Amino acid sequence: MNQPIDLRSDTVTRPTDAMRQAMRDAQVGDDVMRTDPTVIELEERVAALFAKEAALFVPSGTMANLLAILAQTTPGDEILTHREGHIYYYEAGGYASVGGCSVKFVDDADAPKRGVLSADALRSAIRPADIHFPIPKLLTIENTHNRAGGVVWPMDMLGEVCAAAKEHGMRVHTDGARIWNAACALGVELSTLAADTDTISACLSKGLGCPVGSVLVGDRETIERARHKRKMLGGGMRQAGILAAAGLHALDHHLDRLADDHARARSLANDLAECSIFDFDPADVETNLVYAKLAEHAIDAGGDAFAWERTLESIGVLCYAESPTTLRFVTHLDLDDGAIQEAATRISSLGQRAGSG
Ligand code: TLP
Repeated sequence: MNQPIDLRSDTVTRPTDAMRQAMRDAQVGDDVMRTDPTVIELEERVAALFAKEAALFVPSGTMANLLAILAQTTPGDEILTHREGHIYYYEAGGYASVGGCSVKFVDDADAPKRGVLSADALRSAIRPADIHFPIPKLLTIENTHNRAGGVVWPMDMLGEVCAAAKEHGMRVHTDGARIWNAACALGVELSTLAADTDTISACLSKGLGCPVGSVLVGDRETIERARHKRKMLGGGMRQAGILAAAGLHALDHHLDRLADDHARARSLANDLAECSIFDFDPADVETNLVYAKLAEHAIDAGGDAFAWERTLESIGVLCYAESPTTLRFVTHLDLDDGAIQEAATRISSLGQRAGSG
């Protein structure tokens, strides 16, 4: 049996020896009492990177997004978002069940690429003030956008949609689980990406390779409200410096290497696009996520993407079926050039068999 190559997600990375050492050596206190020096250092550092007043260390991206909603809406409010945004698609409906908010989708049909929203599309999704309608309070955007293929928001569209939200008195939250990848792909500062957004959640446990943790950043008042809600949700951690130390280590050592993940994703995409199983344009790959659509004949011969996920697993390539037609492959810290090439070779051998059969 081949050693599995795990391309399911960048969340699967294990802490490196150096990261474990940093965690072991961390100074800790009690973060609920606000006396954990390592958590404080991480929060101050991340707030400065995004040029925001304050930051809050939380267990997960899902909690960071939920706190952004709880801190900026009241029950009954409406959230505007993309129909495949993580907040809507993958967070167990927390915006509704915990936040009491409804969601209205902003269409991306007029956008140059999926996942990004034009200012005009937002304006037409916002209903006028009227006693019949909920109050549109929060726009959430996702950068990079996961289900749209890890795409990066063009800077001009980001500025325009945020301005349109503000014209209508709305706040803007960026789900920046992979904002580090967006900054790397565009070659811009994190603070530039955060300038027009009120809050931003950034995950440490994806491309940066930490075992746990995300950070929510924003103005002091909003982050203070989020701190209260974090306690309410049971997310107040005690000697959390052990986890924050991993984050500090990652900022020092794993930020600059994201370009390697992007280059490997492009190389994998090029190899997969050559393979008869798939039918997609590798030029669509902008960061570390490869969404590879299956060719129709591959679905006829080998079943839908869920069946192909199992077939690939049987040859030691782990990925996720994101829909009946599409597989997702994610490059990350634990996979070097050799692993990516080996994955492409394994999949291609299957393609030759499927193609010749
Ligand atoms: N996404 C996971 C799965 O939930 C799909 C993945 O493997 O990509 N925002 C975005 C854009 C995300 O992609 C994720 C994780 C989250 C938020 C949630 O982060 P966690 O898993 O820390 O709650």
